[in-house]
Amino acid sequence: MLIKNVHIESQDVPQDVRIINGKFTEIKNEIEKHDNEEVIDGNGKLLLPPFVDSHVHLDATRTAGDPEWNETGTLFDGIRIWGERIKTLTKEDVKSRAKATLREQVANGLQVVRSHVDVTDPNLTALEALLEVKEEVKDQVELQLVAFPQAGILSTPNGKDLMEQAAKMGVDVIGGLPHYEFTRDYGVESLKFIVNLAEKYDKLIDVHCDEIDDPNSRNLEVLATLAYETGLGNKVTASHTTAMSSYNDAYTYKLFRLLEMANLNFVANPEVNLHLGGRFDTYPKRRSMTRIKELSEAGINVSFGEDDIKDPWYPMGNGNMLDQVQVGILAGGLMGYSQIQGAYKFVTNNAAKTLHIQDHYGIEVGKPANCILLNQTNFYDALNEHAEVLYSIRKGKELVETQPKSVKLNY
Ligand code: 17E
Ligand code: FE2
Repeated sequence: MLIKNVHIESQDVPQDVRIINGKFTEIKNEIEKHDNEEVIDGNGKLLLPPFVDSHVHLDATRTAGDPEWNETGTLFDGIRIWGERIKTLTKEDVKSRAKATLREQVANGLQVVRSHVDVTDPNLTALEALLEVKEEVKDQVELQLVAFPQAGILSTPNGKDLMEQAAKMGVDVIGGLPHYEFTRDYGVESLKFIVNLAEKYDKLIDVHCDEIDDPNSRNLEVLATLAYETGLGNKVTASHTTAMSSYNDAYTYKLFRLLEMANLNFVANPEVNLHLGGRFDTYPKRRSMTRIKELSEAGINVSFGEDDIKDPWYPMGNGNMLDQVQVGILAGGLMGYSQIQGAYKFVTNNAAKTLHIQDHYGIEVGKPANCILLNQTNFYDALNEHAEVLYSIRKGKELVETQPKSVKLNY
């Protein structure tokens, strides 16, 4: 296959891209078509590596309103309602909802998804289901699974055993929720347990960390210290860290030195952080977003996730990562022109770094031929127009094709 005339990652000079046997084999200014070679005319449009959702909960997706709508919009009511819904989970129920959401995501140019899975259900139904889904969808989308203890590890009966069982069953990542544990001490102990478990089973780590508007929620400093002292570094990810928007600047200044030394990744979930955050404030009302701009400027890796697609925590969501970019850079104060042009990285390369998939991700000769062609010539326009994904190409085949809508104005 030959893709002609595309702006790779918004580069000024258009390129041609050759794909043979599912791999990128040549990328240069002008490539001559071989006999019988399939050609896609890129028409000067934007070619990106596929979108990556670095944080979503596929076990809960599409349960919004069942058994109850979350009318208060708090994280805590979301957890309570999910606690009811989980009692009626079946494997088929989880699989069909997760697959439907994955199809929506694939249609929007995603090829990689990291999903948290609640493992505080003693039956581990959701985990069994998602392990099957991971295998069944692997030709279309790379799915990473995180063992996520929604009720806490030390605050749940058999919490530690369930986490270890999940590790043995084949999750890719060990998760946690230290700010929700009964005590600060439990929070610290849970983080030590998570790090030991990840080391024992050679897993990555991705912790829901300090997702609360409490300036005293300071598990991040513990997680970062563990990442630093164990040398796990960028194998560790802190998700949410919304309390960082409530920390005072003197403490945050001190914290950033540690974060830079620890070299861990951050995932913000822009829409959901705004939606769940500030719920106990009157006015002024906090935005409850981690310090995306300051982290990025300090050279710390940040990506964006969707977190929820129609579930007890968030009634909306459609699998389109451009929505997260739009909200994330708006709320994060990252709307300088060059910042907008570069913002695709939050849902592509930065996310790939967090997921440790860089050896097979990116538009480079020798790597698997995975890429998306957007219906605009650069990312500023693609974001502003919510450009269609004309093609999502996976291992050199057209996984998704979109006909752009055509609008006729009758005047
Ligand atoms: N659970 C949690 O603790 N936090 C979230 N944002 C979601 C589930 C979606
Ligand atoms: Fe989450």
